[in-house]
Amino acid sequence: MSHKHYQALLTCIADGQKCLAVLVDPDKFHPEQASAFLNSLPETVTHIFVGGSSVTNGHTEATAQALKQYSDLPLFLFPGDHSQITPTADALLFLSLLSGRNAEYLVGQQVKSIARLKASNLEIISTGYILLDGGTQSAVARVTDTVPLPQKNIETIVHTALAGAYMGAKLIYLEAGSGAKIPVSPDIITAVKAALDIPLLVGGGIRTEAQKQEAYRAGADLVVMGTAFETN
Ligand code: 1GP
Repeated sequence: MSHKHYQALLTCIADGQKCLAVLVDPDKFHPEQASAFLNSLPETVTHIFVGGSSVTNGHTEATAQALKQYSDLPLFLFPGDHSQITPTADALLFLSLLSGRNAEYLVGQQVKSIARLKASNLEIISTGYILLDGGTQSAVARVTDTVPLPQKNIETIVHTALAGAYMGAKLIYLEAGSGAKIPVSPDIITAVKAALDIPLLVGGGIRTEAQKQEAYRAGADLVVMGTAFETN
């Protein structure tokens, strides 16, 4: 398996650059609008993520195909469920929901995904996924039936991230949930980044340039923004 997209991310970070992923939810996306949508994005976007927590659709493949038709940006799947794994993408964030204690999202969905993965050429990037309390019930918490970690428990969050890294995660993703009222706090980002030697992704509730820059300053290597690009 190629590791070129992960290596490119490492190189980018080593060069002192920051990455920005726009998250596209296939449930809310019309493939015929792919070209206009991509043209509306700022030049600072480095990655496209495709996925969502509600799995009510078969639109993931059509969404990925439409985006790939008009964009050369690396397209990473960010699936809420194994059924969202589709071959038309460059890489897959192979998520394990480390903040929860639901075995289905720690390892069950991963086992169910293997048949699809064996039939694809996706670059698989092991990702420790940590859901934090964003001030409102998130779709991730609802769908996975897990409780997010309170943002005040910084030590627990750092230990959870390190447990992921020690188990072999290549990325850690701090998630406040799509549409979060309270994004991941800069203190948490700084503490987790200081403990890790792998890239740190941060998303959920980041809507403005100022919030994005604050996350970068705190130590995020890649910021994920979804809602902001849906509404603007
Ligand atoms: C959700 O972190 C992403 O998984 C993006 O969240 O939609 O709030 O930008 P937003």
